Amino acid sequence: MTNGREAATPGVVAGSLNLGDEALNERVGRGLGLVEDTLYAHLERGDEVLRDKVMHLVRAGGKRFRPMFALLASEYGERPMCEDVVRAAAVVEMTHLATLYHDDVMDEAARRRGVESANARWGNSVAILAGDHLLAQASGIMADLGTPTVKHFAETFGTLVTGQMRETVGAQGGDPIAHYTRVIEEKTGVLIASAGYLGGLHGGASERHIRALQGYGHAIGMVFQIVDDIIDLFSTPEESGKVRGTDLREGVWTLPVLYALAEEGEVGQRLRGLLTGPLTSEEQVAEALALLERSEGRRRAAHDASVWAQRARECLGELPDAPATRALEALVTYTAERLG
Ligand code: GRG
Repeated sequence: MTNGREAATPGVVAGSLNLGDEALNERVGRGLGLVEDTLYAHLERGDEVLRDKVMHLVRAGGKRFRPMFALLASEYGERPMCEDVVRAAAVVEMTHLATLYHDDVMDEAARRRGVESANARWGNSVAILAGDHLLAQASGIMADLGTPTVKHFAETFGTLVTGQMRETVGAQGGDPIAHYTRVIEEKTGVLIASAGYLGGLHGGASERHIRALQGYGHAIGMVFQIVDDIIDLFSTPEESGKVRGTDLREGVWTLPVLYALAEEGEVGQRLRGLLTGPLTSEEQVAEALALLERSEGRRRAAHDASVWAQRARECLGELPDAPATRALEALVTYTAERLG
């Protein structure tokens, strides 16, 4: 679930930006260019022994969704896209990158952002150190952004690590659905929320608007992750560009699976018998996917995603009617409707 799998979010991809307003496209496009410059300036100038490892995932691309959201959030203040906003957006992307390096080590992931993962190419130690270097660079920029930003990031790091730890130790007899939800809040929701918070803060937005942006980020992160987990199980490789059931194969039970496992009746019973550990054969994967299709798991997970989407829209209700708000609204609809 939370292994940070790649997923396309058209409309927010740098280079093909369509935020529904020409002037906004232009401003955010320029801001994203400056974020790229900041990333390269800080990460390319490190010692040669680090450079190619740290630049590996930067160059591999990614949607740059978090920095883009930070830039949009700065639209609510008097200093949209100012230098500090750009630096804060770069810090968020560096932190995201650091978590991807570390996450891939823990998941033993072979690929990331369409390329070989750093751990697969150079081994775990190098990948961990590359992530650490990103955090070191991010800390340096944060120091210039002031104590509130440093303090905010200390909390954000703490939550990211807590989420990863919670996922690692498992539900330990607690409610698995509450556990899943908490883990994705901590692993995915918190950093997107942070992008909204820091973009608003450094753009000069009011306290109320900053809170709304933070709440929106948290909620859209939840929609994004739940929908991603549904797609992993129910979309064909042609639709998603990925092998179906990756999480299942890795022994990771995401929300649709957890709902299906809790079902009474034949489907739940057979699934409980099958999912006692990672699935070892293609036949088992096919059977599990077929059982999941017969279960209520997809519908119930989609319902949860729609509740978070509604929460995101409620946060937008706190913001003025503006091109950025309309772009954020469209993003909720798009993210929730990726399910088709
Ligand atoms: C503080 C370095 C550090 C680690 C904390 C490893 C870890 C502990 C947390 C992992 C958090 C994590 C990787 C969550 C997954 C988040 C997620 C949805 C990633 C995928 O995001 P996309 O699709 O990726 O936006 P791109 O590649 O487009 O940027």
